[in-house]
Amino acid sequence: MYTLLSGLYKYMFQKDEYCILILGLDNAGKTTFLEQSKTRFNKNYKGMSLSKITTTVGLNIGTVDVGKARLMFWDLGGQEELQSLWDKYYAECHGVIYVIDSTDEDRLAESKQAFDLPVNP
Ligand SMILES: Nc1nc2c(ncn2[C@@H]2O[C@H](COP(=O)(O)OP(=O)(O)O)[C@@H](O)[C@H]2O)c(=O)[nH]1
Ligand SMILES: [Mg+2]
Repeated sequence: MYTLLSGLYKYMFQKDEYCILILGLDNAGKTTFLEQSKTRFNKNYKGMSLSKITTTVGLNIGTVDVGKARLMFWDLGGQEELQSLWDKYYAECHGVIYVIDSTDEDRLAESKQAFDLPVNP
């Protein structure tokens, strides 16, 4: 009976969890994108002022509930020395968002190079 009830509870209330990586060069707008998503989809979330977002050190995790799905966004640092860590996360994630600053033409080539990084160098 317990199994049946807990199964029913899970079916009704538990959300499917998905992990999404947010990648891109430093300063591309990854943390801004995450904050905007949280503000838009989480009803009671009072977004931090966009001007207060500073460089991400390490990992910044944000959760957004959309319908029956819970999306866990992993906003990874984009600095060159951190890019080698990206592939460690691929196996764990369900999707990747790659952020490009389209107005920063000087770094477009660098962004492509980072995007093309071999998965297992
Ligand atoms: N004008 C404009 N500025 C942005 C946009 N997205 C991010 N920024 C600015 O770009 C800078 C870097 O953004 P941030 O989210 O910290 O980049 P991250 O290093 O990729 O996490 C910040 O000063 C942001 O305010 C955008 O869509 N438009
Ligand atoms: Mg950031």
